[in-house]
Amino acid sequence: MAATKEFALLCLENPLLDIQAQGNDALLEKYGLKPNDAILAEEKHLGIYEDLLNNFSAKLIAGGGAQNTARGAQYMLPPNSVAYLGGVGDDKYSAILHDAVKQAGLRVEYRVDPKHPTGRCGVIITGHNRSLCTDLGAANHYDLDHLKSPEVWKLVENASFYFVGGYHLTVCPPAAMALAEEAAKNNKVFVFSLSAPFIPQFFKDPLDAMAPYWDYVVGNETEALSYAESHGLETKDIKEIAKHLAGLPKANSKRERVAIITQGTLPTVVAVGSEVTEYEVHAIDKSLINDTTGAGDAFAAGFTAGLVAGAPLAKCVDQGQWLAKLSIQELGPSFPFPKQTYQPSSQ
Ligand code: 26A
Repeated sequence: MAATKEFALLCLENPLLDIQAQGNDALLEKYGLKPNDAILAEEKHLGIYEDLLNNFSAKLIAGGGAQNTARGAQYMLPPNSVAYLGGVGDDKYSAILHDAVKQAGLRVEYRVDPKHPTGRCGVIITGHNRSLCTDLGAANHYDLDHLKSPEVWKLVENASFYFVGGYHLTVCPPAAMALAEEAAKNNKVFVFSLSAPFIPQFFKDPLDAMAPYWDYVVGNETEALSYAESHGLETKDIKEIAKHLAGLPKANSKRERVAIITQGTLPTVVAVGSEVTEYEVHAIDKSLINDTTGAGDAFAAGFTAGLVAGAPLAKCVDQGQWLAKLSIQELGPSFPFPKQTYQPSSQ
C-alpha cells in the first residue's frame, strides 16, 4: 500500500449512538415506520428509544453514517490516517462514542455542546431490513465556527481527501460547502454520499448546490431512484441515473466525476463520464449475514480507503465490497477484530 500522510482523510457528519434491537411489525406500526428506511424523528417517534431499551433488549453501538465510514476507512489504512468531525453532547452516550472511536484508532474533533444530548438513532431490525429513526440532538448544532476554529481548520488544510455524508445537509450545509470549496480550490478529492432517500427528496436545494463539487458520489439504488424522481429524470434505470450523476456540471475540471451506485447483492454500477461498468459483489452465504445496518457506510469506507491509498478505481470498488461483506456479518455498523486483511475478489 502506498505510504499516506497522517490524517489524509477528513470526514464530516453526525455522530450518533445507535440503539439497536430486533423488532417486529407491531413495533414498526406503533411508530409508523417502514421496515427499510432512514428518517428524522418527529415528536411521535421520541418514545421509541426507551421502548427499544426497556422492551427489546437494545444494544448501544457507535453509529452515524460517516462516522461508520471513517472508522471503516481507518480499519483499512495505516494508523493515524483518518479524522472525523461532528457534534456531540457531554454525556454517557458521547463517552461510549469516544471509547468506540479510540478503539478504532479514529481521531475525532467533536464540537461538544453541553446543552444538548448526544444524537441517537433507533435501529429496528426485522429480518434483513433495518429501520433508522434519528433524533439528532447535539449533532444538529454542528457549526461553521467549529470547522473554522484554528485547530480544526489545520486538519482541513492538511487533509487531501474529504468525505461528507449527505445526512449532514440536514445540519450545516455551510460547513459541508466549506470543505467542498476547499477541495475544488486545491484540487483535493471530495467524496459525497447520498446517505438516504429523504436527502435528495427533502434537501434538494443544498444537495444541488454541492453537486458541482462531487468528485465521487456514492449511493445505493433507493437513493439513486429518489434522486431521479426528485430531479425529474424520466428513468428508473440505475445505469442511466449513474451516468446522469457523473455528467452533472463540475467545479473542478481537473478531475472527472465518478458516480458509484451499490445495489445490495446485485452488481455495483460505476459511471465515469458516459461509460458505465458493473462490478459483481463478493459472494456471501445468506446464513452469514448478521445485519445490514451500515453496509453502505462500510462500502464507502473501503472505497475511500482505496482512493486514499492511490488504488485504481476497480480496486477501490472491490475494497468497498470486501469491507461491506465483513460488516454485514457483525452486529451493527462494525468491523471484525482481530483485523482482517483485504482479499481481492476471485472473479
Ligand atoms: C440525519 N440523519 C437521519 C442521520 C442518520 C445517520 N447518520 C447521520 N445522520 N440516520 C441514521 N444514521 C446512521 O446510519 C447508520 C447506518 O447506515 C445510523 O446511526 C447508523 O449507524
